Amino acid sequence: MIIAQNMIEYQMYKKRRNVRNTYLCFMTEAQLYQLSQWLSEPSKMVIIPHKNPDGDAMGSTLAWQNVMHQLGHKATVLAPNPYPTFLNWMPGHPEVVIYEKDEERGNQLIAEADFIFTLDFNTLKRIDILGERVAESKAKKIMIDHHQEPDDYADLMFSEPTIGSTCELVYQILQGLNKNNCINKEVATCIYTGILTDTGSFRFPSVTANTHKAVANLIECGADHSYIHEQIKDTARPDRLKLLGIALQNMVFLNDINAVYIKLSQDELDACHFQKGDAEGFVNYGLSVTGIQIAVLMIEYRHEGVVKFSFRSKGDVAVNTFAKTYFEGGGHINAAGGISKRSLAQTEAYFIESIRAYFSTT
Ligand SMILES: [Mn+2]
Repeated sequence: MIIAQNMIEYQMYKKRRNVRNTYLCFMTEAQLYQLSQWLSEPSKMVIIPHKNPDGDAMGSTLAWQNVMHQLGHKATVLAPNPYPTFLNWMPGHPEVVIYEKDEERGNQLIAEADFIFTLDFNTLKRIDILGERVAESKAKKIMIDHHQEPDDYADLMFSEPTIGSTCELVYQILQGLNKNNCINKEVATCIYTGILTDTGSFRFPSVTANTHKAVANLIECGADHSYIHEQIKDTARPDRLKLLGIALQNMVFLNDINAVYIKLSQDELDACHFQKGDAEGFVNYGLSVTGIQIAVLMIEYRHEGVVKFSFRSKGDVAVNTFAKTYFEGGGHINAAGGISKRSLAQTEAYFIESIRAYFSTT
């Protein structure tokens, strides 16, 4: 069985090779060979990002789609639900099929697919009902992802949690397949976008010299970094800045554990005509305060009956395990998410109690 074999090979490969270029560890020769075999004949493919796709999810899927087209395949990006408007300039975005809006088309694409690529997530739960369609499908499934503890649904797995973004992983796979010539301006733009957004503009510890080497190559291949930064960072509506003002006003410091949190209620969102993606990046402001190690954003979505959390941290302060323990969440060491089904006031009280219990050193 290919999965088990690959996982064993992968673990052995990691142990055996004390290589300087750690990025080679996640892909064995056998895996690359298998993938290149599957790519050798024209076929039909569906490429799926996670629900509420971010820059890395859209960047990696659109880049992969573009390369697959160049290699003669029929490939469609199928997103579980809409992506935020700050990504609707990306090369290839008009052809993305949104499952939530066009289920029939999505089901048809899945039914006809020879291959299903799942990018930037590693459990079919991340794509809700679409995950059930994928699980039922007879298509070969290929996972390309950088989250911890992948589920065992793929026939071929490229999983590397130490890498900062799925886009960087896609870049390395293209190098492994010897397809650098497929990195045209569009592909370079998509990959650059995902690396940019998933590394906090190249500042997270996951960024390495290899990341910058990749980015140098992407710029040589036509990525216009200045244009991309503008598209991602400088396209806010005035209402979004108003909401940021409220968020900053609402900041509460828990100095005993070097943490800060922001609470936003549904009423506050409504007052600023909240749109998906508006609160993107708000959580990071807390980390800009001297000495702060943990920053948290909690947003009330009253209609869904949930409060959603974003957790960020610095160094070896692990917010993913905290999120998992108290808020049905998870993610990376320094960036995680979670939810609460209590009221906003109850959630806030429970949050303060639990974060103090978890991170207090005394
Ligand atoms: Mn990612």
